[in-house]
Amino acid sequence: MNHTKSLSAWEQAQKYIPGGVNSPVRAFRSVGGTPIFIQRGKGARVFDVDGNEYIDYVGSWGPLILGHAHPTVLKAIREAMEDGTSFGAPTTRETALAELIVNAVPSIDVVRLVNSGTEATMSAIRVARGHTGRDKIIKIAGCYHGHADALLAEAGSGVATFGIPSSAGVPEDFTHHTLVVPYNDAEAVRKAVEAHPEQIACLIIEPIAGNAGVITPRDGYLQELRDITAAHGIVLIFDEVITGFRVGYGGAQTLYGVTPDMTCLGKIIGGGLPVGAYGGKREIMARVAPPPGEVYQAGTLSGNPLAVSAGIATLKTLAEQGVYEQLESRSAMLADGLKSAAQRHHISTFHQRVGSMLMFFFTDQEVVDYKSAQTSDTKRFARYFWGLLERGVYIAPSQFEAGFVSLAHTENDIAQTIEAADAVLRSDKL
Ligand code: KE4
Repeated sequence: MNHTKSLSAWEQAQKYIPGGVNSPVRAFRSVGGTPIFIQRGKGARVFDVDGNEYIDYVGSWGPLILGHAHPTVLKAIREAMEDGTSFGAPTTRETALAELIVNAVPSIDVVRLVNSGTEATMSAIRVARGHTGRDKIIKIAGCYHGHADALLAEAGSGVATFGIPSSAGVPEDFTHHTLVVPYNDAEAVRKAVEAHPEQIACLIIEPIAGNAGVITPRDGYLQELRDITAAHGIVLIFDEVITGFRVGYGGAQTLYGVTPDMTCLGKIIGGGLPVGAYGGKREIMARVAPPPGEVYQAGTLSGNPLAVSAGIATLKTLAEQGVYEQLESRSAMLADGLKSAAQRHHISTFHQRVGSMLMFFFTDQEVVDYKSAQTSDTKRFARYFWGLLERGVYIAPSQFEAGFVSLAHTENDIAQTIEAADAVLRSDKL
């Protein structure tokens, strides 16, 4: 494939933007080479500035569950923008999105809209601290909750593939209250809670880890976290920025039947425009400003009419009959095809999938947490990534991310992807 225009675009971008990108993982550092610049997307495909076409499994890292440039979403944005783009005042559109979220997510009685997943998790933690009067938080190694200082302690996405144990620029005492325990290890949570009695405000977790590749919770693990946190007055926060409306209309908490105290959302609820959200039980969310709420959180463009219109159109489409059944069948077809291709070519891989989020690791071990995820041969993953890209398939440029199937992926797209993967896995260069 010819990438000359991407290369010159990248050289130009680096003159004005750190690393030439506005988010580190886009720089392809963990797979080597230089990033491709995308010109446009349509349905399940994206087209780069050199005119190369790819079947897309990044999906803007999750938001594009309907596929690119979905007509219903574009129509909603066009209609909204005819009325103006932002007012900094309440509008009925944001109430409509909030109502859809409240009716879909069991843990959410009331919800505050923000502009990103980072804002959502940062705010939820502040509310949990305000609600409990406690300072410490527990996070799970390999889970990523955005780039708020206190959470950049062994984050799993981006930071992991750069081998940076935590970010520079974060003062030691900013993560002083952050306890980090392994995923799928309830005993470690018990020990942390016992070591810090009455000091822990919340435990935040991705119910399905989507920033360490994809790692699924062991049977009963989430319920154990629910029991431990309830017994100690600890706010249980599910970070469903990826899984919310992805693994089902009610998210992972509905799929696994475990209801947290608070939930963070993002990505899909904005339909590709900037929206995050955090919500929970009424008595907890009553803490949020304006008075009498005393926990401050704000945002100029929070609940922005364009962004919420894209979110409303997306959620209403997802609520239609048969949507998740189609996502399930297309994703299962892909996962089965990839697994049998690896087996056919005697390559050790460990596959994980929940609904339309999936990833496999180049390892002969069972991946149950961040440590075992790191046994994956990331150099082999990089060769796999480039082999697929050259064959017109665009997956996440990092082993420690998730892949996403959209409603726009056809059976033919899936078959084409499996064929490309088979060719890459068969090649002796892998
Ligand atoms: P944003 O601030 O990027 O909207 O959301 C942060 C966030 C919070 N929680 C979870 C579970 C997330 O996955 C994310 C962001 N995900 C990454 C990729 N896995 C976004 C891609 C990027 O950083 O460029």
